Amino acid sequence: MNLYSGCWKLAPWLPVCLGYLPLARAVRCVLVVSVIEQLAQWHNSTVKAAMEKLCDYIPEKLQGFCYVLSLCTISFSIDREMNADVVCHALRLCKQDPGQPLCHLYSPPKVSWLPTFLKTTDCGMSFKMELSSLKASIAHTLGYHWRGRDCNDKNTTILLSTFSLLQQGVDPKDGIPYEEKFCKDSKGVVLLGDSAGAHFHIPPEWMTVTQMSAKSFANLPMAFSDELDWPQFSEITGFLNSTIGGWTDSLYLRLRKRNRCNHRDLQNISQNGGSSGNLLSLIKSLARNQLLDHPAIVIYATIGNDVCNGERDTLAHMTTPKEMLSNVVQALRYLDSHLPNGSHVILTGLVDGRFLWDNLHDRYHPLGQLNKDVTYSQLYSFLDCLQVSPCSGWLTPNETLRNLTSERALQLSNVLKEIASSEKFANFDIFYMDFPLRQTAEEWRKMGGEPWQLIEPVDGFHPSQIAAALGTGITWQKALHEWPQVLGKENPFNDQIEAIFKDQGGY
Ligand SMILES: *[C@@H]1O[C@H](CO)[C@@H](O)[C@H](O)[C@H]1NC(C)=O
Ligand SMILES: *[C@@H]1O[C@H](CO)[C@@H](O)[C@H](O)[C@H]1NC(C)=O
Ligand SMILES: *[C@@H]1O[C@H](CO)[C@@H](O)[C@H](O)[C@H]1NC(C)=O
Ligand SMILES: *[C@@H]1O[C@H](CO)[C@@H](O)[C@H](O)[C@H]1NC(C)=O
Ligand SMILES: *[C@@H]1O[C@H](CO)[C@@H](O)[C@H](O)[C@H]1NC(C)=O
Ligand SMILES: *[C@@H]1O[C@H](CO)[C@@H](O)[C@H](O)[C@H]1NC(C)=O
Ligand SMILES: CC(=O)N[C@H]1CO[C@H](CO)[C@@H](O)[C@@H]1O
Repeated sequence: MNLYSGCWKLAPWLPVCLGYLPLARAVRCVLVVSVIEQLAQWHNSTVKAAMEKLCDYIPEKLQGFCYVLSLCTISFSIDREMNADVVCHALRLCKQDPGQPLCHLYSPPKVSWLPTFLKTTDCGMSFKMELSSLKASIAHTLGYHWRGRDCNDKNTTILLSTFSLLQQGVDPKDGIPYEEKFCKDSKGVVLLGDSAGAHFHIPPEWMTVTQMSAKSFANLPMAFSDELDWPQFSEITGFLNSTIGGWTDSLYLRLRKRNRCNHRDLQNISQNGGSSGNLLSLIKSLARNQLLDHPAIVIYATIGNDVCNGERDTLAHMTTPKEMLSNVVQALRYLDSHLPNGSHVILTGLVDGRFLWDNLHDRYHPLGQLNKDVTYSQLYSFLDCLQVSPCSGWLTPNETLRNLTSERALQLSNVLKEIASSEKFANFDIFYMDFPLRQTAEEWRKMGGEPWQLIEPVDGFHPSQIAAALGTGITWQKALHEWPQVLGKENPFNDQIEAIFKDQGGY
């Protein structure tokens, strides 16, 4: 898990291809080897040819790296008869702890487990050279996906919010600053959240060999530099049209439509693995000037990690209600000392993750579609066996355990609900809402959709783009009817602002 300070994300300089993915090494190996083997199968080619094909597909700046990597690993022969589990064990990328079972994604192969047959050639030097040129080529990518362009991490005294040009401008006709004239009641939106809020997504087209082409991997460098998160399409801070299926709808876009002064005033302070506990350090990257900036709407949404972990005794590692209370109250005190007066905080409850097992366990995972050999149930067991399950409590065939996990999630949601109704803060009012999964599923069903489409196909865990976009509408309607003060009034000057300032050069 990486922590970043400031606005511009440091691109993670780690090996791409097999190297960098926020996934366990064994999972990466099985994933990549599966894709190569399935490509070989689909094109009736050798494994070596399939590997070269894969390297041809991926974007040019990663290709050198990919070829070197394939040279280094191709010096042993992968036989198409060996499945990915066997290969990754042989590569020693899947460790087997003494006394622990051998973890496998596929049904155990008929061939006996082979002894190590890896003959590494010495390609350390070219590997390093490729890696450093790769690092240089992805430098300074896309930090703005997280907070919009106005954010400047080199200088925290700079006004971070709103329409920067507008703030500086003065109407030449009457000498009144534009901001004073146009921007009453404007608010920024801040998400304090987890991978669901940051919108974690692994494109299924990266592993669907039947449709694979160069187009499938065009988004690879960007996806890596954002740790496979896509905050630019997300439920709270999304601002670009989705290129990953579904459509984009976000609290930010709706607030901007309501009041053009909210343009670019967004911050996605969420990270993969975010929970009530680790948010306490992440929250320090909040950028808001209590005296100079407009108020903010803060969505506090850690919807699962307090009950989700990959430990064998998962129940013992869940956040307790007492810890939850302490964590959330601390976070709120921090917000109270940093948010401008007139801000709002919405606490979102935890999700009921039984939805995942119920809707996916017997369906085929994208890796299992070609040969009908990997179901989500198998994927979950594989991850659990490696102790890297994103959520051992919900992604399990054990119904008792799934129920106990939901029970704890409900207790923690109740803590949030209680805080919202009993605590008072000087600079913001506070509200609670349940995570809108039930309404989302209901709405999607009415639109003719299936519940499994609301879940990310590759990880079988996160909400999909469709779920995110539908969730926005539900949250918006709730706020509009129950807490209209949170959203502020429609800005009567919207058209004038648009005419004078256009879109400020986009994002
Ligand atoms: C696959 O390729 C091999 C060798 O070129 C050939 O003998 C075999 O018939 C091919 N199989 C199919 C299904 O095309
Ligand atoms: C930061 O920005 C402010 C406002 O533009 C400016 O006055 C100040 O000198 C800047 N500080 C640095 C270290 O650049
Ligand atoms: C998103 O798509 C809509 C409809 O195609 C278009 O009007 C809009 O300009 C697009 N927005 C962005 C940010 O590209
Ligand atoms: C915040 O604003 C409200 C009303 O706008 C005012 O009553 C309250 O005293 C202000 N609080 C602080 C800490 O300035
Ligand atoms: C789990 O919870 C569901 C719904 O509350 C209930 O119907 C079911 O019997 C429970 N199962 C077990 C094994 O506790
Ligand atoms: C299911 O989980 C519960 C709670 O962790 C545990 O007590 C029980 O032994 C598990 N059942 C099986 C069959 O593993
Ligand atoms: C997952 C991730 O990288 N999240 C980022 C969201 O935005 C904050 C602030 O910009 C970063 O610190 C997080 O790392």
